[in-house]
Amino acid sequence: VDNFQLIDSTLREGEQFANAFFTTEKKIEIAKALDDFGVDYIELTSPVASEQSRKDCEAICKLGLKAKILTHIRCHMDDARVAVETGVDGVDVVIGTSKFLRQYSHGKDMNYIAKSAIEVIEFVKSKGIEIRFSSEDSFRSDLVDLLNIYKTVSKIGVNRVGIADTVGCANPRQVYELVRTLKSVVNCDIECHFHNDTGCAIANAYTALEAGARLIDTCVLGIGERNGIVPIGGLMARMIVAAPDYVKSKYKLHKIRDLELLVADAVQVNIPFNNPITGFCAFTHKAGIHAKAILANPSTYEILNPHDFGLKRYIHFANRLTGWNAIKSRVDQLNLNLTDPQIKEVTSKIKKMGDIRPLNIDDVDSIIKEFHAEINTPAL
Ligand code: HCA
Ligand code: CU
Repeated sequence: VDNFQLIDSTLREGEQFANAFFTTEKKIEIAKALDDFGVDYIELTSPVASEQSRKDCEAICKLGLKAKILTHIRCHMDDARVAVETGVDGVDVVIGTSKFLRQYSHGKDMNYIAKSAIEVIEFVKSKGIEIRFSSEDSFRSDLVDLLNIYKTVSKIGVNRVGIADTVGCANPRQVYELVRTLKSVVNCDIECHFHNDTGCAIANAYTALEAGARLIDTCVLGIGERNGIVPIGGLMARMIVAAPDYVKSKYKLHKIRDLELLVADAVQVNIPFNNPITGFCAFTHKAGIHAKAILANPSTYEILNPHDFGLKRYIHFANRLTGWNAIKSRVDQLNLNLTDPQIKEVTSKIKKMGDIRPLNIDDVDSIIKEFHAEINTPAL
């Protein structure tokens, strides 16, 4: 798993998020931030979606970013002809292969799909541009149909083939099997696109890499159609555990928070409280037992190191689950001098108060300060 690449689709899939409306300036700002973070590819909305989409695509191609710029089109010559004129480095082509999409969306059979795929691929290649062929709704497509079309496109030669869990129905075992099988019939890189309807997107992405896929589609905060796709931050959390050196050297992890804030603001959502890495409590330790161990060695209760992301851990000591080790560290921070037995005594006062009502830091600090003042007042 330690040579994977990211195709960020915040400016394509992410534009399909209910709240998304990106101005040209905002798209440029997001593209630059993604590039700075270190994504390998940035995927943009199809230039045939609208006139402004086409202009924005051209504008982003002109920025001269390190990341390669892709646009995403239907498997159709009308789209391909426009796409190759935008200045993109590559074109991602997709066509629905499941019976649902063949029946209710484009109404074409597998022969037609193969014919148009060949035409579009050869055309894009003739322009010296990267090409990826992907099947929409891969996990509800007939496996024989699917492998046949991939064999066909792989024979003509494509840079990548993609599979897409368009409805978020796949589980990790199915992903592992499909990627393995696909790997045995194609001779190019495999890209995967996972929706998160059933909460498996990150797990599926990880499993796909384990099975031999090379590229994962992500969006900042996982925004996208319905409840979205693999979030780039959550995937980083998973991958830093699996491939720490690769992830730390390749991506500017301390920029994750700003990247997420930029997109959250653009689409008017908050960073979810339980977001990996940047959720407000992602590095907050609360129970006394946890706090004690964290103070001794953070790895006891942390698989991620907040410093890797430019963040800090926090010991939540103002509550009734607190313990004297946490309070001791607060006493030290306040520059007060108390013996261990005294700290234990004040801790029990704090816990008593915490049984009555929620506490905040000020509450705890004043209990500590009062206690300290009392014991330092000479008896009359
Ligand atoms: C969609 C298309 C897509 C394409 C994925 C891909 C999907 O339904 O909007 O190009 O790999 O989820 O199938 O986003
Ligand atoms: Cu999608």
